[in-house]
Amino acid sequence: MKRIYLALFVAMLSLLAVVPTQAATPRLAGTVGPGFTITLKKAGAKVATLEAGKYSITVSDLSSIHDFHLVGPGVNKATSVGGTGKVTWTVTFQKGKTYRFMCDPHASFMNGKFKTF
Ligand SMILES: [Cu+2]
Repeated sequence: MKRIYLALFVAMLSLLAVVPTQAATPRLAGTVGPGFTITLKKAGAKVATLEAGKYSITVSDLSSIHDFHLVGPGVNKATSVGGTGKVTWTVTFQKGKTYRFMCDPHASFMNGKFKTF
């Protein structure tokens, strides 16, 4: 009898081992407009550095004269300049890289960047 319990216990342990530990995809929020501002935030704080990995980014494009363009190694996503609205992107940031975001028509002053670790 003891042997059966032990076998069951070992079987349960192995089941636990194969269940993938799926953490929820972390979320970021990008906003451009309505004025001449562009931001990328995580939990309300501006992103300066970010752990590499997969992220879900919701972008609010609040102006028909701006776009939100995110670019860097393996990532190149943009909203349209003329369009507005909300869009969600799933992106994967690589380790030890620099990613930039900007409004293309006003890239010289509407821009930001962050580094991944
Ligand atoms: Cu702009």
